[in-house]
Amino acid sequence: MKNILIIGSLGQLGSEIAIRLRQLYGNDHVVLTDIRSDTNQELIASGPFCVVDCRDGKALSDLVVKHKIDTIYHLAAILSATAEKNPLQAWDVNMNGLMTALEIARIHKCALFTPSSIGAFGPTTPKKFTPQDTIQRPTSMYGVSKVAGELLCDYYHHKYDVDTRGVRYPGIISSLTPPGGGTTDYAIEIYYAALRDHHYECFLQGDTYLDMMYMPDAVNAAVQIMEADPSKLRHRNAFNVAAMSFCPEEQAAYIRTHIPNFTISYRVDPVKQAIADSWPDSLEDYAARVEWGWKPTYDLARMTSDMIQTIRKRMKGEK
Ligand code: NAD
Ligand code: AKB
Repeated sequence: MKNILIIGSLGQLGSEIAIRLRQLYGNDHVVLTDIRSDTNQELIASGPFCVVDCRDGKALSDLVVKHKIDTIYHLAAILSATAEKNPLQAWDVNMNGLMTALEIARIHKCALFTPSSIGAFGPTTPKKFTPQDTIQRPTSMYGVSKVAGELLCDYYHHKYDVDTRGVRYPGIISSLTPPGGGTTDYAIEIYYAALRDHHYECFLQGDTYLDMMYMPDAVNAAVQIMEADPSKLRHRNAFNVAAMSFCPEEQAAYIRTHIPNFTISYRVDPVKQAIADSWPDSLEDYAARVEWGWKPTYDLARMTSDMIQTIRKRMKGEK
């Protein structure tokens, strides 16, 4: 039986990974932490939860010992758009938070999952079907912290034999917990605006292609890679994982198949546009498919149907 600690468990990814892990391993075997406790009350109440800063090694170590933790999911981070507003804070949380998790994993012999991002690539990276191993010279602070994080996780594996694993997530789309200040957040906002106002003003240009993934696939990736046979993992900490690539114009067209009078206009945010322009249009994810059997299940059409159905129900007050 696994005993799992999630750091940053109330965010967009953490809240859904926590639900799945509690279903799989039992509520008492999945300890949640976050720097806040003002959201997701049902999740907090479903098992052990502690307010802890991800840079507080002592408090996290005590939890690892108390709950006999053997696996850590480290999800606390400052995302790209917020990081560009406060780069020093982003560096502090993203790097010192990860370093704290790595040290705890080393000392207490835990496995560690940490996500990287398409943000780990930059303007000199090949833009289409970006290979697994390629140029990584990101121009955002978020990207700089993600590349450094990938390298640190590799270092802890090679030097100390820590079982570090991770994926480079694309923009994640979901409806349970709002996104935390990323460049890809438009692709979630658009569904709410479509249902509420039949109109969305987009902060990226209509022809900006980015890789995206629906939350159920993102959760599958996090669980599957931690269950994978370690002898087959060559890349370990930064597997490209892809599901779909689209631009706002295309997403709007799919939304119109459900809401025919939906319209979209554009007021471009130059900071977010510059970040998006520096990221790949689409990733190639052969290594993840071969090394641990990665396979997405949602494309743009299926995800759009599900998002619209789920948000519509929620707006009507149904579960
Ligand atoms: P999020 O912003 O929604 O959640 C992050 C959580 O971390 C929040 O609940 C926040 O309260 C918590 N946190 C922030 N600072 C903290 C601190 N000092 N101590 C403890 N907790 C703190 O982010 P997310 O979307 O859930 O992302 C999780 C991970 O996945 C991050 O590493 C992110 O870079 C990566 N990722 C996310 C996406 C995406 O589209 N959501 C894509 C690629 C990679
Ligand atoms: C962001 O836009 O910052 C995130 C990501 C792709 O890492 N959604």
